[in-house]
Amino acid sequence: MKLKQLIALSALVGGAAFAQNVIVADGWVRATVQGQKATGAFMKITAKDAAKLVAGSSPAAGVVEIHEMKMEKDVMKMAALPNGLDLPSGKTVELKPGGYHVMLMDLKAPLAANSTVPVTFTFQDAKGNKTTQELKLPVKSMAMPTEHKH
Ligand SMILES: [Cu+2]
Repeated sequence: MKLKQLIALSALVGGAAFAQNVIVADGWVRATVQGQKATGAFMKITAKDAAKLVAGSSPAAGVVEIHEMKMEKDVMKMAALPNGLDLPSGKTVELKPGGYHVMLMDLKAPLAANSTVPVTFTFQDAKGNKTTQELKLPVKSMAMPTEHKH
């Protein structure tokens, strides 16, 4: 390999590492039963520089939304976040049952425990630049927390 090519290659690798501002860890998707059309995906997201999770998509679901759950007059309700989920600089945001979650809706088939679901997330930085990240999230069967009502 010539030196010029080497420099070009290392610039490319460096660029890719720089783009990885957002780290997603401990992701999982709740398994579903036959006939169930929606489920939640949960994970820990840390952005080095402040960013937002603005969109998601998955070949397993017709619609992917970012939701929050909150108490309203003693009733737990969930709603899509119209402006995405804020990821403050250096702070880990946890998406968990009963809180923020990524909603996979219009599921094309039941999601069996021990399989994986490909999900692509779109992050937006403070300047409005968007990057996508593709993940394969493991499917786990876990009991529904009693407060989770759709
Ligand atoms: Cu939801």
